[in-house]
Amino acid sequence: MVLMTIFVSSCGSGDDGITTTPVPPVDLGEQALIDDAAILEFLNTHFYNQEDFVNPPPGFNFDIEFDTIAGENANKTPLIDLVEKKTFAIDSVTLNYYVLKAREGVNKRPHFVDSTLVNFRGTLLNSNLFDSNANPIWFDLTQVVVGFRLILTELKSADGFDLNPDGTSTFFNFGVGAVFFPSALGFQNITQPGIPANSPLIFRVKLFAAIEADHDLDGIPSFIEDLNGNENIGDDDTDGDGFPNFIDTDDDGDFILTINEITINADGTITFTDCDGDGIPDYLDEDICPN
Ligand SMILES: [Ca+2]
Ligand SMILES: [Ca+2]
Ligand SMILES: [Ca+2]
Ligand SMILES: [Ca+2]
Repeated sequence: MVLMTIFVSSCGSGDDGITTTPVPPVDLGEQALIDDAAILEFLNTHFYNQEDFVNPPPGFNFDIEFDTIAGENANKTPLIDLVEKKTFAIDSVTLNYYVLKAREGVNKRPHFVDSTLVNFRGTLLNSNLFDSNANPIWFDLTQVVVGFRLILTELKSADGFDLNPDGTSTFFNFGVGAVFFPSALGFQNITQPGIPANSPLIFRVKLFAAIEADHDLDGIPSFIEDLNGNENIGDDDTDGDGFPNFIDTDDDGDFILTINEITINADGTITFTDCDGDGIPDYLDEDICPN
C-alpha cells in the first residue's frame, strides 16, 4: 500500500548498491521560497465546496473538493481568502504552511504526538492523488511527515458514531480540513511513489478520534515530554542515554522509574513532586532524596 509512504521512517534512498543515484542537495531556504510561490499560486486560483459545508446536501460525505476559479465558477472565493497562514521552523528556516478548516469538529483536539483515527487524501499541487485511504486508519503522529500532523492538531474529533450493518462506522461532527505545505515539511528532496522530489503537498483529512499518547507508559503523556516545547520530541533526552524522554521509562537515569517519581492523582492529573525543592521535579532530577 502506498499509504505507508507518508511515514517518515519509510524515507530513504535505495540500498541495493547498484542503481542508487545521489540525491541532489537542496538549500532549504531557497526551496521554501519556490514551494511557497507554487502553493500561493494554487490558493489564488482554486476554491473549495464551501457551500456544501454550510448547508450539507443529503448524503454529503464531507469531502473537501477543489476546483479552479474559471468560467461558471469565476465568482467563487479563492482559497487564499479562507486559509490561515502559519509557520513552522526547521533549523533556522521559517516555513509557511496554510490551513483550511472546513469544519473544526467538536470533541478532542490531538496533541502533535497523539494517535489519531483519520481518513485522508494526499495530492500534489497539480491535483494528482498520491495516496488515500478508504476506511479510517490510526496514525501515530510521531510517525508521519510534519505537514500531515499540522492539520490534525488544528481539528477536533467526532462526538459519537453509529455502527453500520456492514461493519463500518458513521461518525458525527468530526473535524474536516486541508493543509498546504512545502516539501521541507513533507519528503524534502526524496522521491516517493507518486511524489517527485521537492514537492509541496496537500492533505485533506477527516479526524474521527484522538487518543492521548504515552509512548513509554511512564505516566507522563508524550506531549509533556517535549520539554523544550519545539514540537520535536526526538531532541529531549534528559539523561543523555540516547533514548529521548518520550521513549525512556527512567528520564533522569537515576534508576528510579519515572512512574515512581511522580504522583498521578485520582482525577488523572499529575503532581510533579520535588523532594529536594531545587525546582527540578524528581523525575528529571538525578539527585535522589533520602527517605
Ligand atoms: Ca533518556
Ligand atoms: Ca519518559
Ligand atoms: Ca528516574
Ligand atoms: Ca528536585
